[in-house]
Amino acid sequence: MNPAMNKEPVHPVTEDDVRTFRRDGVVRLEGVVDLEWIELLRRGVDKSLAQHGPLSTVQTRDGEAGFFLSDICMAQQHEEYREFMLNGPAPAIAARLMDSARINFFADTLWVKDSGTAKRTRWHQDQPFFWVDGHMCVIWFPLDSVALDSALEVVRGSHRWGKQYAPELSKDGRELYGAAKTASFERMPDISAEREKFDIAAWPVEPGDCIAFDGLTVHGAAGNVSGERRRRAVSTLWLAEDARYAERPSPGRPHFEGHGLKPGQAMDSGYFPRVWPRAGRLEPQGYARFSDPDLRITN
Ligand SMILES: O=C(O)CCC(=O)C(=O)O
Repeated sequence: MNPAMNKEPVHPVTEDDVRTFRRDGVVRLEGVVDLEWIELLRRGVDKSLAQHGPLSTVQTRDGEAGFFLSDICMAQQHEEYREFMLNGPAPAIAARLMDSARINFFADTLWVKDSGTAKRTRWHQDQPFFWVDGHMCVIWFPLDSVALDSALEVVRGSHRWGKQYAPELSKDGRELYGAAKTASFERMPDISAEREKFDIAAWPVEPGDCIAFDGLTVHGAAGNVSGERRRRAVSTLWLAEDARYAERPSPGRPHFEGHGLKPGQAMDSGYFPRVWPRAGRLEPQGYARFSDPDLRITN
């Protein structure tokens, strides 16, 4: 890694950005990441595409146009992602937006849609997929120019609706926890059918920008129909200091076993590495997350 690559955002996250994030549950930050980081992540994505990871899903089914691949926890496999999660600028952004003295790494996810892919990423909240209570945020980094018609779409203010929606899988709409077990969750409204009822934010973005949103913010993403090239994005998921290990009706996505946490305990251990504050460079070998062969992650 080039030691000159930014470990904090290229320019500071402003008070106004923080206010927007709190109020809307989403904020777009322009030009906060060195393009060298983006190049590094692209090299990681090349590896993920050359050999699909053990937790990846081809979201497009037979007969569906294009190609849509998602993956989870690529940092477990590839140093390019690992380096970005531990030593990149995202933890500083998460700490500032969530006003958290400590940030722990939860997971990373990949979203690749080839040109000609009609399939959307379903409307969802991220947090109900995970065994996490308390605050968390997601920071989505585009690795290509993304036009409005293939953008991430976010419902402003939905993190404050006080609702948790049943997680459904983008591939086929299946309920993650199974129909019988999702009684404690509400059903996601059909936002695409009633777009005018919702305050939907979307932006064209460039590599180096990011979109940060609350773990409970409702979002989805268009396909990549008019784009002439592949649309690659990496999401990074960060825990605030009040995050606690939780229990859901059945395994989450991703699901972690072997970390020894009990429901209610702080998620501040080598399995969910503390990445902020950060005095110097963080080495993956220092964390059980990347070195314990007994940690089991499923999808
Ligand atoms: O990029 C996409 O298609 C969706 C991203 C997303 O839903 C997420 O990061 O949670």
